[in-house]
Amino acid sequence: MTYKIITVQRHIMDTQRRYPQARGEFSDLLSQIILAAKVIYREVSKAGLSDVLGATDDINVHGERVMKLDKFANTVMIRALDHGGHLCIMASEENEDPIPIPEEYPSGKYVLLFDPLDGSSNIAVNVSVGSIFSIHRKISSGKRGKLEDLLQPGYKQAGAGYIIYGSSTMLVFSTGVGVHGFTLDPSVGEFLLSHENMQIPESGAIYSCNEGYFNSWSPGVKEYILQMKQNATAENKSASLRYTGSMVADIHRTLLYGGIFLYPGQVAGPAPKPEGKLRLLYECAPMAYLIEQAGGRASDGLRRILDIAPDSLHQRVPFFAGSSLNVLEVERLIREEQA
Ligand code: P6P
Repeated sequence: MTYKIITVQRHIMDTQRRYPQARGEFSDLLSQIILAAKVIYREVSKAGLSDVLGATDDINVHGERVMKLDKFANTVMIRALDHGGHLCIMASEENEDPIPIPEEYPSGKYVLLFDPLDGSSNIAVNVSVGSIFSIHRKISSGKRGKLEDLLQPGYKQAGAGYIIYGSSTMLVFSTGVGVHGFTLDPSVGEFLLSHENMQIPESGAIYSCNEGYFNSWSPGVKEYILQMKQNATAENKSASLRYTGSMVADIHRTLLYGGIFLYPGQVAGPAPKPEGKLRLLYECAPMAYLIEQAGGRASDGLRRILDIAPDSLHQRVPFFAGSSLNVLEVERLIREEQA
């Protein structure tokens, strides 16, 4: 068996050869995201120590107080990407407003939206967390990016991916020609190809949701969960519930093992949240892109996630994603309740 040692950069260059029109700048942009991920990995992997050492009393080289990890990750992403000349604008889960490219740096033809450290509240209990990114092409006129460049539907993404900081650190991304996973080898500091062309199973026995909200869900969603509990799978096993509270970890498992991840809207109870919790632009759209590229399906229960035209930067949507047969079934039950 030949064990190919392929770095992300080599894999991107090889892919690029098949798409001559794609110039090197996309590869360079991805390399900058990878650099940011390595710096974030370095801090996340010793988070417990920094908590113990009371790192918040430190002042770093920039004269700033050392920040909480999610704020740290946000600064790393911005600092690694704002001067590379490939981006015309950015947006982050941590920033209320769009992040312009500083005037002193050249503006490029790509747009980056990201959640720098999703699930960061789980770090204290050593549960996997992750960074999520979505890349679009600039569509606005003029040199610098505008809000319209950020508010694009997910089907127009040029690429998307996540880094999961778990028992191993992995980069999973797609540029429209399949989903590929790379595992970080800390001894050489490289992400090496470990999961080529990831394909999600057509159906799965795992459902992933916060059942604590069960009573707030719509009848169709409740029916689906009860069905998952009652239905035996082909192997005559009952379904399993797996939920970490970190979207990146739950989506990563869903990609590999199949089944469905769902964060429905909460339509009943004292504090209804019909749009749910997850953000469209830098959580659901990039994850939907990956799930579809791996042969799965992702919707808000009624509409394909990638078709939703965003109307605001931090817009939330209900999210159902995973094996196509699982998502089709919950969509059928939601349509039935609406009939
Ligand atoms: P809940 C983490 O805070 C996050 O944004 C996602 O990573 C995760 O899927 C979700 O929220 C968990 O939310 O309400 O179940 O704690």
